[in-house]
Amino acid sequence: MPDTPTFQNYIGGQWVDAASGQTFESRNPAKQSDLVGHFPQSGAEDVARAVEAAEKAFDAWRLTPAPKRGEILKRVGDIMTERKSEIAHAMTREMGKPHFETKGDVQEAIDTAYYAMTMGRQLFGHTVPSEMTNKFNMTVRRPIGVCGLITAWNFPVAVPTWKMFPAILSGNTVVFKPSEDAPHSGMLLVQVMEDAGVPPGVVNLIQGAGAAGQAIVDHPDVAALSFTGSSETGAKIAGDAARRHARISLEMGGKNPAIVMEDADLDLAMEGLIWGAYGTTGQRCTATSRLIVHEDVHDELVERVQAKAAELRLGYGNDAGVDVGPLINQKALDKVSGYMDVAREDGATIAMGGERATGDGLDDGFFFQPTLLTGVTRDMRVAREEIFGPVLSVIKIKSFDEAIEVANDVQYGLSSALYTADISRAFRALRDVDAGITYINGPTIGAEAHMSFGGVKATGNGHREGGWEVYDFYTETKTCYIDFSGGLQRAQIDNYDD
Ligand code: UN1
Repeated sequence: MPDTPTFQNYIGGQWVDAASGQTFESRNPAKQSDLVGHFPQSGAEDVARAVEAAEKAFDAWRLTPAPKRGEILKRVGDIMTERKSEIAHAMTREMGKPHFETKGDVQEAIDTAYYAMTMGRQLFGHTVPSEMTNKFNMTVRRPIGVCGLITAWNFPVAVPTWKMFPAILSGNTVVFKPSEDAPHSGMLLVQVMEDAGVPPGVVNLIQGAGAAGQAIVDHPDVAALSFTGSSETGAKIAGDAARRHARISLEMGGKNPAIVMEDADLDLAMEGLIWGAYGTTGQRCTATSRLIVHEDVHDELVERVQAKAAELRLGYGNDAGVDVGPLINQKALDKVSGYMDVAREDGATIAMGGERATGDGLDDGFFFQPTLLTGVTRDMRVAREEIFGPVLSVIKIKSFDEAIEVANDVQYGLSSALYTADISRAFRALRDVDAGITYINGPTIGAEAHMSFGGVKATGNGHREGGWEVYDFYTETKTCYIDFSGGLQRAQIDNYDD
């Protein structure tokens, strides 16, 4: 047996062990016997050191011109392009989704890097006419300081970069804690940052579990926090961080609907449903978890989805021909399995799947069969709660109005899709579906790096990642008034007679 590597935190430009000396393991979810490595089990002391390093680096970094910061991000994108397949291979080994998907994940990071580079020359403020004759008004952006980034494992490179790249492009420094289910992927990202010439202390890596995350949330000098994960954890972070007045961006759960109307192209809808529901084993916050289908096409569509889903090949994602990988861990397997009992108790029918997938090289992994639940009604738990697995709940509706009503009848609002040939319905969905993202004639997944990403209701707290909007989160506005009258000019008073 080859020696299993032990990896370290990255603090102030140095690779270091956790203060406690303790480690945790990362294993391949498709083959539990395959140990990826040992990672530092960090705590408050490590976080304090990382925050200190980030604070120390902040002054020089914020004074580095933004176009220069952008040039470093260009190098980050270039290195990732060179290492794309190699990084993707390691990601698949660690978190399970197939190699073609992890390559897409790295590509999303590359896109985010190049977009950030262009933003180095576009951190716009406003110039606005003053109320006074001899006065000049403008706004400029300033970085916030040290940002704490806490991320999930399902997009272990792309989603951290949605936070890290705009944060550092804007002149902030960061303390990044990847998920304990994908520490190696997070480490590979930070290695790229180091190799690209990001100065010591600008990006700091802390590995570990909830205690490390909590220490970041609680640290008084972490000025902004960005979190991707469950709504429960997000609510806790929001409460804790709000008490010390930190800025917080939360990206949480989804229960994303795809509405298929009777006039839809059913082949297109079927393909979108297969990719949206079973891609990434349903473990995306944007995954399609509800199919809201018109009664006239219900039976035909269900039959087609079922036939296609039966062809999906489960397996280790670095093996050729694999369509769908495993769930991430035993807890996820228990959760998804548990929802099968919930579905039965509530009166839904398990039309397909519903069990752990075994045999044929699958026994050592957390595989679950692609699952279709029919006869689901909007009040059932499988229609309302995020399962985060390859489970599609089918709800039959009679009209477009009913479809929109059912689509909106959940606590979440991240992504949504409508399949129709009717342009009026398309625009009504864009206007009326309560979600941060609506796709017309496409699946609920497929966000592009230069577009705003985020959700409404329990999915988010009003911020957006991606695109230009995320730069509002990572900068503070400074309003500047330059009075060149040489005298006292009193706003609201001197330029009005009464
Ligand atoms: C997530 O699931 O956290 O649109 C992000 C998509 C991907 C991003 C998903 N580009 O599904």
